[in-house]
Amino acid sequence: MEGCVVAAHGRHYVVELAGGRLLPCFTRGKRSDVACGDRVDISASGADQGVIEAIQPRTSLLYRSDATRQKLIAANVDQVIIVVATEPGFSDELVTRALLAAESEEIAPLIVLNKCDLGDRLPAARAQLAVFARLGYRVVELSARDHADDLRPLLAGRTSVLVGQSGMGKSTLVNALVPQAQAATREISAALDTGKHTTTHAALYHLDAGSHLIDSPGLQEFGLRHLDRQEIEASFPEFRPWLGQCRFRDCRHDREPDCALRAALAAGAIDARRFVVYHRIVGTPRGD
Ligand SMILES: Nc1nc2c(ncn2[C@@H]2O[C@H](COP(=O)(O)OP(=O)(O)OP(=O)(O)O)[C@@H](O)[C@H]2O)c(=O)[nH]1
Ligand SMILES: [Mg+2]
Ligand SMILES: [Zn+2]
Repeated sequence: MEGCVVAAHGRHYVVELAGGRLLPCFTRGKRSDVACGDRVDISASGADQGVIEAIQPRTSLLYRSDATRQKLIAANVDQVIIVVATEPGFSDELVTRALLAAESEEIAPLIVLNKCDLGDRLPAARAQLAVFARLGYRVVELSARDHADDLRPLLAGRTSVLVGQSGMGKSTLVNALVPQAQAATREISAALDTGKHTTTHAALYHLDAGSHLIDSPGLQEFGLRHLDRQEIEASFPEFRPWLGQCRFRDCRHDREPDCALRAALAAGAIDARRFVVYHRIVGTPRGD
């Protein structure tokens, strides 16, 4: 049998079979490299349980990584929706990191500023996102409470994953867009034996036959240990005109003489805050 992983929680999975039946599944041994959105081959293991035998080839895999391991977020997605909100406050560094992770997998990014109904917080959040809009990233402002439908045209025909810090409103958006989401969440939680409240596992919902939306648990950090310096530099669009123009080929853009990036920074062509975040991601101090 084959199916689609519609929920992943530790090494417990829920696989949707052809026809829509949900089957709790597990993996053999210590294997935990299955992600929500994966297409998998399964075999039966008792009446109401399956074993994931193989993962079918992926078109993409969004993941984080720290020194010890990879943390899978979603597979086979073609859009990453980074959700921030007017409140609570959000980390622009986390936004940059999510953009880099999407870019490295060639997944289209979209930034959503949620809770725009909280008007007094709106100017500050907008100002924090202005740098991303200037760089050409699409930023959509909405309120999951009453304007979630604004997102619908941007979801059509794609598989999108919502990522972001806890409390930004990812699940509220899903519930507003997918009428059967709450029922599906209950069914998945029962299959996984978890409670609800804050999202504890990634889950895939169907908007229509060709449009799918994956909710994911809130992130506090977004490790990018799997990306090397060149990949990271190339994923900062504002760096691209200057790459390869430093005096030293292995320039770390820190204290080296004749650094083209630092010249661009001094000239105002590169945003100072983004430059700081770049250095935090590659792990070198920022020279000034
Ligand atoms: N005012 C306002 N509140 C919102 C809006 N969207 C979500 N909220 C509230 O924000 C809180 C957090 O929403 P969730 O949808 O649980 O946030 P989440 O991003 O899924 O959080 P995690 O699952 O922990 O990652 C809830 O109390 C929501 O009611 C909005 O558009 N406007
Ligand atoms: Mg949630
Ligand atoms: Zn340099």
